[in-house]
Amino acid sequence: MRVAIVVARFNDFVTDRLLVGAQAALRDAGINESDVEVFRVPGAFEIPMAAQRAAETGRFNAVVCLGCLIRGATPHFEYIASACAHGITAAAASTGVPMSFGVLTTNSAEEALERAAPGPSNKGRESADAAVEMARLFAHLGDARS
Ligand code: DLZ
Repeated sequence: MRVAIVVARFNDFVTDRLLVGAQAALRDAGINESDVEVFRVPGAFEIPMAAQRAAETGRFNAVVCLGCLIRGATPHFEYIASACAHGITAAAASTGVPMSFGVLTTNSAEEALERAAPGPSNKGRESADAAVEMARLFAHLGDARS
């Protein structure tokens, strides 16, 4: 099992904690650190492009997408959140590689930090768990066409 993690640098005081949670979940799932690659992108808007390119290499069974959008005074929040969610959905559909959505959309930094706190409800951890579960499901389903 090889996993790519695409993580946004924007709001890295939160996304770094999501990354730690995701890496811990992958370790707990028995995946070697050497089978996990981390790719950093500027912000949530760039996550789908990097996730798609990572999946297209054929090297990964799953892609974990991590980011943090904090609602501000501008409409950017809505546009970026929507582009990110739709982009990840489209990238997973077009590549056939499962991608999980570990992108926080919160009203405040406090809310974001709560969801990135260490422990079982860290959203990076939950996102990595979901990606591994989907990769295992896809492996189990196989492909009768090949
Ligand atoms: C521009 C922007 C804004 C306003 N807010 C966020 C945010 O809360 N979280 C995030 O990950 N990225 C944000 N960005 C940056 C965009 O995602 C993107 O990186 C830039 O618009 C450059 O394309």
